[in-house]
Amino acid sequence: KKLCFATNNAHKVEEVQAILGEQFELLTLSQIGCQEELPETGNTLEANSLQKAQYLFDHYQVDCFADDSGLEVTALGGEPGVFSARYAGEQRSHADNIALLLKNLSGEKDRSAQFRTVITLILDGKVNQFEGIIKGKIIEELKGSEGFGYDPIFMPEGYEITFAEMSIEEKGEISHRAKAVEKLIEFLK
Ligand code: ITT
Repeated sequence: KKLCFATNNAHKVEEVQAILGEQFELLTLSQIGCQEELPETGNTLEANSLQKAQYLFDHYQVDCFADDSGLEVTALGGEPGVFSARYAGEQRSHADNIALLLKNLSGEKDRSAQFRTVITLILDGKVNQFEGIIKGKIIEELKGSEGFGYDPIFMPEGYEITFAEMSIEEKGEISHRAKAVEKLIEFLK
């Protein structure tokens, strides 16, 4: 059975396809004729994840799943969290988001943070959610050029390199997204 991945983010498609390997074939939004931005107006990862999957199911009648993810920084009370993609403002870049985060954390002793992913699967009209978390810390300057988003400043626990210094395979063995996708795979089996 083919599943459509309800995301406008090409990095997510690449990462999830690498985690899934040959096990499942993904349909992208363009393959089902969806050109529009998916709605995300909720206040939690759970709500936005559901909203994106539900939109696709309602408008295109396909089995699908969505991924809503965010970086939750302890000293910032869990921010940027659900606002990770637009932390520095709607029209700003990832570089601006990172710069603002580092500024807001400057002088802060507690640099602990976690990435969290909530995947929502809609299969035969039934909804299931799967969560993945990875703990780590925010380093003081950017390192590495792989990955996307906040990867250059996030160092997972037990590692001395950032997500942006890992290959897609390495990140795909330990990431928040990988943990949520593993739960999705278990469910689908
Ligand atoms: P879709 O909603 O279309 O899937 P998006 O990029 O808007 O794509 P989110 O709403 O889930 O995705 O926003 C997630 C933001 O959080 C993303 O833009 C990054 O800034 C950050 N993020 C999520 N996963 C990440 C990861 O694995 N590494 C680094 N940053 C990540």
